[in-house]
Amino acid sequence: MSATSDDCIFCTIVAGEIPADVIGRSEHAIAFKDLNPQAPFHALVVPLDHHENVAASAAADPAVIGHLVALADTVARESGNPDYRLVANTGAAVGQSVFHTHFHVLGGSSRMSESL
Ligand code: DGP
Repeated sequence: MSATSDDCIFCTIVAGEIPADVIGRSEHAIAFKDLNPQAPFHALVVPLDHHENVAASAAADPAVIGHLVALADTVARESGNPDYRLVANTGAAVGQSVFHTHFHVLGGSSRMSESL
C-alpha cells in the first residue's frame, strides 16, 4: 500500500500538479471529467490514496468503495444524471489503462457507454 505513486497520472491530478476539470471532492476522493468522454456525462471518481484497482483499494480499506460510490452519486445527480452506470475496469486485458483505482460514472446514452 502506498499513499501516492510517482509515475501515476491520477496521483498528479490528486496533488493538483496537472489540471483537471474537477467537479466534486470529499475527504477521501475527487471527481473530475474524463479526458476522453464515452458518454454525454463521463466523470471519474478517484480515491486520494494510490492503489492499482478497486479490489486493492477494498482490501486496504473497504470503506473507500463506499466513499467513491457516494461521491459518484453526488456528481451524477448534480449534473442532472440521476440514472447512471459505474464501471471499474480491472486489468489491462479488459481495458484498464490507468492503474490508480477509479470508477467511471456514465450518464446519458447507454449505447455510447457500452464502449467501456
Ligand atoms: P481505464 O481505461 O478504465 O483505466 O480509464 C482511464 C480513463 O482515464 C480513460 O477514460 C481516460 C482517462 N484519463 C487518462 N488520463 C487522463 C488525464 O490526464 N486527465 C483526465 N481527466 N482523464 C484522463
